[in-house]
Amino acid sequence: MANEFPQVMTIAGSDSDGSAGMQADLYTFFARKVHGAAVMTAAVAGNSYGIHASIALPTDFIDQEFADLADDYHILAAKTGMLADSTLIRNVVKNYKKYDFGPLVVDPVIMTKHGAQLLEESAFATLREELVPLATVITPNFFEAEKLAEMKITSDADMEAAARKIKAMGARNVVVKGQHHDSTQAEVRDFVLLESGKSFWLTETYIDTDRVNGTGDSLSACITAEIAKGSDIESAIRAAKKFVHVAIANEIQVGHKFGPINHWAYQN
Ligand code: PXL
Repeated sequence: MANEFPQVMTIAGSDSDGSAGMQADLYTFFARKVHGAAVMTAAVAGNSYGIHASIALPTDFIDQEFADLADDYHILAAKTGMLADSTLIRNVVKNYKKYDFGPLVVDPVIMTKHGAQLLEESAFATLREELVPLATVITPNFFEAEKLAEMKITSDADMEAAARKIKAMGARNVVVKGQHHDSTQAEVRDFVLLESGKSFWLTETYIDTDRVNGTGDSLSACITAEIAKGSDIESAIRAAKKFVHVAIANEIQVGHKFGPINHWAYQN
């Protein structure tokens, strides 16, 4: 009887204003009707204007968080967020391999919407070599895809090439999120490359708003929740894109700049 309700886990940093990171993941898990556990890796102090301090948690504490969840909970899928540096990436990889937490969605968090760097440059190679190969799904944004694939992206063809490079590193399914860069663009287009080799573009109307902090966290968290509830990968990705689009389109006035999205907006 016990342990039947779908349970997922985020492995992420805490964001003090509740707009991104672990908090956005937990909001999304709640909205998608799964129980969310949270292995905290780091914490940032910030608000909608910026991130003003950041710490990484000790690895022995993180080991204990994993061990406690493995001892009791039946985690069906997990996701990663802010991992800060190579030491934390290696620690998470070690723990993920030690236990069975189901499929892994990797959100390769490098930079926030305010431009704060959340992953040290020296850790990019560790991310590529040690975490990316564990990804059932990886969800880089445009900028993260450039860093992972070590190439500039200036066209649709480049976005597809970057996705193929990231897949060649071992990620089974790749979602490269399109740019949100100017108020004249009509659409936001993400490129999806599935394990089978099938690929397609996911398109939504561009919404001209600054209230977009936590969109990447919420997209990857929604994919994780849908996988845990039994969706196939393509359906999980499509559902997540819709969920985040509706959350952006129905903005809430919280903070003055890059505020949170509206996790209540999507009704299913
Ligand atoms: O949205 C990326 C992100 C991830 N994790 C933490 C963050 C942010 C953005 O602000 O603060 C902890």
